[in-house]
Amino acid sequence: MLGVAPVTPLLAQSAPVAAPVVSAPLTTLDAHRVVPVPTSVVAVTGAPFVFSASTAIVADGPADVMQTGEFLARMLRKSTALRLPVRRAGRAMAAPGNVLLLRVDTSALANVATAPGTRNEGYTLDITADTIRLVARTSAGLFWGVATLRQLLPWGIEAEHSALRLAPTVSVPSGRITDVPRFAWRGSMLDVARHFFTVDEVMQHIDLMALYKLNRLHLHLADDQGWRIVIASWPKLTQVGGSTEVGGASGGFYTKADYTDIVRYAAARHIVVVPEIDMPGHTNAAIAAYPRLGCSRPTPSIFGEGTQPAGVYTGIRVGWSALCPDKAITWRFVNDVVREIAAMTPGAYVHIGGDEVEVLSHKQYARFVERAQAIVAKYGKTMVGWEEVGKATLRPGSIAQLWRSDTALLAVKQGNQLIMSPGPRTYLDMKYTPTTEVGLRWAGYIELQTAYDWDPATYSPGLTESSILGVEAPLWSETIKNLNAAQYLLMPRLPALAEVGWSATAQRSWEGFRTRIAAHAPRWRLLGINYYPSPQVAWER
Ligand code: TNX
Repeated sequence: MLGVAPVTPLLAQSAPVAAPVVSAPLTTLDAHRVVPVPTSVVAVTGAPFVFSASTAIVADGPADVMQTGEFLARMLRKSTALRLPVRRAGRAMAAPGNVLLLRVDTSALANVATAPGTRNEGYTLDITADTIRLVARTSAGLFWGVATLRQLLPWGIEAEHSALRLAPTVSVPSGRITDVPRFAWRGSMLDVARHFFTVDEVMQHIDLMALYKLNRLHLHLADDQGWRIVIASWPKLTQVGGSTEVGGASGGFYTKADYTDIVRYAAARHIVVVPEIDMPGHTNAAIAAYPRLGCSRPTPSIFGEGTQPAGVYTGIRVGWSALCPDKAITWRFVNDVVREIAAMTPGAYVHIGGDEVEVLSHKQYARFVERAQAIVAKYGKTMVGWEEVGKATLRPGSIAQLWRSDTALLAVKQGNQLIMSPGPRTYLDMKYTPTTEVGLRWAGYIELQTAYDWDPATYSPGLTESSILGVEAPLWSETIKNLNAAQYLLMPRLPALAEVGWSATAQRSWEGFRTRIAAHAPRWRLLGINYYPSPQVAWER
């Protein structure tokens, strides 16, 4: 973040010798740089909408429309001299001036063709000299419309106290945008198990997701190296299982209050938190806390080089741990954990992991998943699992997450939908090139174009548009120690994934994306977001 002193010569700081950096307003909607690219953008000749001290934000709809209005007003207040009032519709206007209307209308977008459910996240944005009318069927749609409006405003609005830089106008050119997402699930996964991320870091990540209309935050809360969420009925999970992380530093965990704070912060940005407790494999942290959950300790040969880890594990091998599938204590444990997680999670989903179990038989694995799935359903949630869960009999509505592609079709054949997270495209813990810092490389190097230039519906044979619920970019954290490193891997690939998830193929092109994303770098710099300056893009200064 930049400092707060208004006298700081910001321009000199970012470009000491070059010409002054100007955050100019757009002159025509045709020149917009919105990511993800909207369904339709029509520029109209005419005067722009100019924000001024007499602009009012008017909220028409449920209570959270006011919240969205406040979100916008706060953003402008941070960087400009504008102190816009947010009013409920119907009240007499105190002073004449232009109006930004935020309106929920359940009949909006009725004529736009979409996949089931996604119309509810769409919006229309009509901009004239007097009025900006943002209309959506739900508050979520309105919030995404505000995200678009934010990108139509000069990037200087992301600064703190940059009124000077914004002079003379904050304006938006006239025209009309109609926008509806392609997929309902547009996710980002943070692995807080291998390295722990604080509540504040997770909230900063949520802010970043909100910029790009991502709506599912998948938290990988437990793995071999760490258990990160308090379960009151099994206190040693966090006391013992949360005490370390990869590399041996002290780990950390979320209290229930922390988790609730994250869930609320996300919900205010129309993002649903999807908690994952990985099982029956990837469970060493739980077994270290409660050894009776395991059948026996894993054999030293699995670890090759060293000795068998005593209790907690701080290496990065996968596949070797498992809950003992047939013990009564295992099912008491799964039931208690799912019950407590479901109770603190307002979202509809509980992710049970289910990946990379190399020490159970096929039959043991399938039985485990089926039983866990029944428990998730008993507590009123929809089960999500990595694609291997397709080997079990899935309930209608359960969701499988494709990552390596060889078992995902088993779920599709049962009539279940997929979240598309193919490693070679979406694993943002992969390095960009052999020489970039941090990251792994088992799924290949993923430069920006590779992350962008693919279509979920044609990714593997046997898939169709309707078998796909959406897309998600996992960020496994074996090599990632803090948010700065995480952002280096996420940016600019996460916005690329967001466009894959939101925008129709007819609107998308690599050339279009690389031109638009180039204009986002100044915004990221003002927001303090780290990024990899991919040579595939002519970044704007
Ligand atoms: C595979 S993807 C894993 C994770 C690792 C990741 C590293 C998946 C379901 N399992 O346990 O962290 O590779 O890229």
